[in-house]
Amino acid sequence: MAAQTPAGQAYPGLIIRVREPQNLEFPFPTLDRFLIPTERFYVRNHFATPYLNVEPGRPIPIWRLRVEGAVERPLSLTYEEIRKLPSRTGAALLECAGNSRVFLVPRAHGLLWELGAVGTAEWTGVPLAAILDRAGVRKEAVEVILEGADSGEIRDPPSTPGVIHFARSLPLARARRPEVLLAYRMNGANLTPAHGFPLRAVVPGWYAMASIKWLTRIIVSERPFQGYFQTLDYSYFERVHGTPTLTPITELQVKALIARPTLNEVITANQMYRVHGAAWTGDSEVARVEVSTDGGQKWEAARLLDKPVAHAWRLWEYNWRTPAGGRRTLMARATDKRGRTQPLKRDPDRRNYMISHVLPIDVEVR
Ligand SMILES: Nc1nc2c(c(=O)[nH]1)N[C@H]1C(S)=C(S)[C@@H](COP(=O)(O)O)O[C@H]1N2
Ligand SMILES: [Mo]
Repeated sequence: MAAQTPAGQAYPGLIIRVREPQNLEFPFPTLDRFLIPTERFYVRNHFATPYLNVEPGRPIPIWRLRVEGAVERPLSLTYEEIRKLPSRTGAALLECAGNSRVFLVPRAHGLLWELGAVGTAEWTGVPLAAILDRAGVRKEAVEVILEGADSGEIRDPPSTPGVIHFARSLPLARARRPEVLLAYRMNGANLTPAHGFPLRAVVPGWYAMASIKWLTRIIVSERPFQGYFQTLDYSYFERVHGTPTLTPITELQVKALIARPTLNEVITANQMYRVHGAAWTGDSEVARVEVSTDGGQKWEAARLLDKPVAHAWRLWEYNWRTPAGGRRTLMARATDKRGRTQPLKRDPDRRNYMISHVLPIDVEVR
């Protein structure tokens, strides 16, 4: 675990990107630990937060999780029933597919996140596979659609067909992976309303639009889901035999971010400065992080901290002997064990998502 720096106290709250629906960013320069406390974890909501009731006997409807579609036994489970099932706890990183969008030039559509629409937390819940087994997936099934209780209408083009719920799907093979959870606890406490109370999906290794909050319905489907947040939103162009083909965003790209220094930070000349940040990847492990302090001409290895944790980020540091003075451009670049490395240039086929190219940070040494 990295030592805590005073920076963590310097900005104790979250940055407001949109007040309502809540879209709140973790101030990434304050990164000083492996697990981000819940009250400092970024929030990404498309619609108003639904406040759901799990206590019987109240004069308001009670929340239940329904499982339906191509299953032998449709289910309707209460909070208590779900919490009695065997659980699993593990750390996992969530990154919004739009994280770092403010770095896109020209300015992109969508929320202009800086670096902090990302975080690692510890999640406890029931593996989705166990719920699917209880319901009995029929052999014609190919995907699992996860639907949240939140709903609304988007009027700006591309507009939604009226009011819709936030929903996303997973191919069956992914849905059955043991680390995919229906989580009811985050960092050792019950989920908060902002992070999906009473139940959310956590899909480690995928961009976080797949980790559906306020989960109310699981629909096992015989055909690939083509919902709004899977096609019109959260999709990119993949070249299939050279033809750009709209494809749902899935696996996380390898990425390193610099927490400190920040853009235009003034740094003392001729001293040691601790450059530090975090790095992560999709279905692999971070193999190395390299840092350049001269705009990308020379790269040197950063030190990876702590131990690797599957599906979480890896904190790293690099001790920089600062020069006598002047402007400097810092960069960090991660490579994973599958040999994937961060590109230096932005790929326009990614539209305004998956912003994983190297992000230069200019500083002033004096
Ligand atoms: N029901 C529902 N689930 C959702 C969303 C949402 O708006 N509604 N946003 C998704 C997106 S785009 C992200 S990045 C993550 C953010 O999770 P967090 O708010 O707990 O950080 O939740 C995902 N799950
Ligand atoms: Mo997101």
